[in-house]
Amino acid sequence: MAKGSYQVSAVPVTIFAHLLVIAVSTLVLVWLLYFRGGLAFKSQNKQKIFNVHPLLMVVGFLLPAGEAIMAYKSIPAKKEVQKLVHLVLHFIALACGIVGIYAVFKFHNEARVINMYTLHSWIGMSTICLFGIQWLLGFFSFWWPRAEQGTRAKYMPWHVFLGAVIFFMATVTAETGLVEKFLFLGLGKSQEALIVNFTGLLILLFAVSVGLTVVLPRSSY
Ligand code: ASC
Repeated sequence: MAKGSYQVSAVPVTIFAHLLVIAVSTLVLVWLLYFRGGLAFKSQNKQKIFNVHPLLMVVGFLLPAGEAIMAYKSIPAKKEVQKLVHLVLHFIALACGIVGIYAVFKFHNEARVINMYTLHSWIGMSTICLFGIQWLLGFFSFWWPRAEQGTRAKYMPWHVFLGAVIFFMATVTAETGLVEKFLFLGLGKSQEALIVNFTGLLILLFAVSVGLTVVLPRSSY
């Protein structure tokens, strides 16, 4: 092992992160289906329309985005395959994110609630906009039609840095969203409160794990 290295490979951390994906998805589904009355895109029960928002933002957006970041460490395949997984997972995340935000606007409009007045919504909207720009710039620079080598080399560190910033912003947005909902619902000390708070805790652990896989080497040598 190289002196001054972390002495651990990214692999066990990616496995831990995959397990967190399963745990967070389960908690969110139990929360929305069992405690919050389920999901619908059209309903008289407007809460069901709202519920599409946390589902798509966490299970459809944040978790796939984290998996996309880890693809270069978690997929045992050629670089081009890892890159394809990276961009497709990010595309899925972007699509879910857009529909998830559409769902909360739809809920607000039908329930006559105003839009975009919270810190959660401001950071969240900034996140999805930056995410879309980052995806387009990455796609055209690194996949098709692909910039020339010198340009790619200069852009790459910024792509990595901005990707980390945007993923961090997505995590902050998820956490503030959970706190917001906790307070809107007036949840006291209850089973549901525990589910919401543990979702937030595991999302934080997931984000830390994703960050760690970025700095750790594929294999320890
Ligand atoms: C790519 C790719 C990289 C970078 C590199 C420029 O498309 O796969 O590793 O760009 O060529 O730094």
